[in-house]
Amino acid sequence: MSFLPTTLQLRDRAQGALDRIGVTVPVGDDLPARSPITGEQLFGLRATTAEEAERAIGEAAEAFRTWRTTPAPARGDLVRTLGELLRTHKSDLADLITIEAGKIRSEALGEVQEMIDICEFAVGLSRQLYGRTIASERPGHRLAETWHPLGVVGVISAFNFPAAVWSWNTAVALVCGDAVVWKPSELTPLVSLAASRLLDRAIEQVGAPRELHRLLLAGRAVGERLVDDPRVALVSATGSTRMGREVAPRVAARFGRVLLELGGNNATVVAPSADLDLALQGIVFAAAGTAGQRCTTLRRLIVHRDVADQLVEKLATVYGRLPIGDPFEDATLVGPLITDAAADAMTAALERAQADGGKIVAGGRRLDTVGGAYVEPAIVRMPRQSGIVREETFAPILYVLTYDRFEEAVALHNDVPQGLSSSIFTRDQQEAERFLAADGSDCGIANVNIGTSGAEIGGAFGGEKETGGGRESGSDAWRAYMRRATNTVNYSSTLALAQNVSFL
Ligand code: UN1
Repeated sequence: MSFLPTTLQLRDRAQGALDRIGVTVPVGDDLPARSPITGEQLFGLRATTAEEAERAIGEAAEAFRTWRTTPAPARGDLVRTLGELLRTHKSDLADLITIEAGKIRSEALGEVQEMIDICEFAVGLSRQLYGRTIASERPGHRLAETWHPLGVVGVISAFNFPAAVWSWNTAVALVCGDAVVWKPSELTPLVSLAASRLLDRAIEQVGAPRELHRLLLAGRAVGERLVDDPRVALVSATGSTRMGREVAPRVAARFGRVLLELGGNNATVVAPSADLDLALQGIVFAAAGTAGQRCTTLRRLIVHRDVADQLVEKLATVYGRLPIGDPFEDATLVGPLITDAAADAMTAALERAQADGGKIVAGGRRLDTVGGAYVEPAIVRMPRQSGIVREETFAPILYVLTYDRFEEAVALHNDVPQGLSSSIFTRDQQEAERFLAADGSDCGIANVNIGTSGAEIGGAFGGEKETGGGRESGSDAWRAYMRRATNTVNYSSTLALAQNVSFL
């Protein structure tokens, strides 16, 4: 384990990035900005009050009234400008992501790259918000669909992708003509301030309504206001299944819309024909990358009995050499967990797994360092898919299960409450196609010969079952941010009723 930077050094580095981005930190003592690298506080911040949140939602609703009639390509101009600012400040924002979320440098830069990519996608989209023309059953009639801006979008995001998840929602929502109110994780306030400031700068540059985006830096009570406020047309929430279970019924009670990105319990099947070296690389990045703190992290490995020992041995060797420590160090691959509580949850999960007959074959220990919660990513061989394996523990634990028949692998794969991401390593085309078929993987993301994490922004991102069913980012996910109107236009001079009804 390498030497860690001091909290003072981290504070200076954060301050430099914030200054270059143009953030004035709201100093106070109700919200600590801390770094998991040392586990210590960097700044004390002033939180948004409930009254301010109330006002912010009202301001966003007002800005929406102007924005919805701004031509979509002109809205795209705002997002293009945001994308340019993100390019300019890529390194600064990545610094803040590393400082507050503990991501290694290349992953933090990758997160900002995802933001730039979605901006570019959204700019293109601003000229492609297509509706369809439908064949009318009546002569002299045109039947069509129009997509209109929806309203205020409330974005609730998690610590692990503190900026990218916001951008997937915000870049798309803005070109769709919506206003955004953002309630980020309390664990990453500096990243939120920085991303929000870049958007404010873009708004100033293009002369868009100033209140188009509002940031709520606060805890749960303020988040609840966003959930319950009838002026918020769509609540897009990323986080735990527990959070989604609370949010969804509350929004539904007022007939608002939700877009949910909740827990995952992602698995990879490794077939006997698999290229094991390829599988090895894909598995290690998906399982140990981001210290196991992606919603797409690989948590279950379902390996054919014939190759299981060989693969687990290779994995254990690689795990034994994984450089853990300061995420700013070039050589580091595994940074800290976000909090001590996350490390405790990992230890508790490993104990339960062992009680269920699991055998730890690599890692699993917490490293003795002052401050941050650094853990060795763990591999646990399980005799069966017990209760703990079916839960999402947000830490780097990879449970290994074995199978004999392909059907058994698919059954094990689908027998968990979550349904986000999945993959299979195989050279057997039939098997690959069966994994992707209607009775194959039941996840929103299903891959072949690649891991479960690291999706590109061009596809729709999200999952089924307890993952919540939402889709954001690419493809036609934009439709969730707009309302659809069906238009019938009669251009004849007779009034023909549908279904041949005669009246009058
Ligand atoms: C998340 O962890 O909340 O597919 C999102 C991936 C990333 C996004 C993860 N593009 O791993």
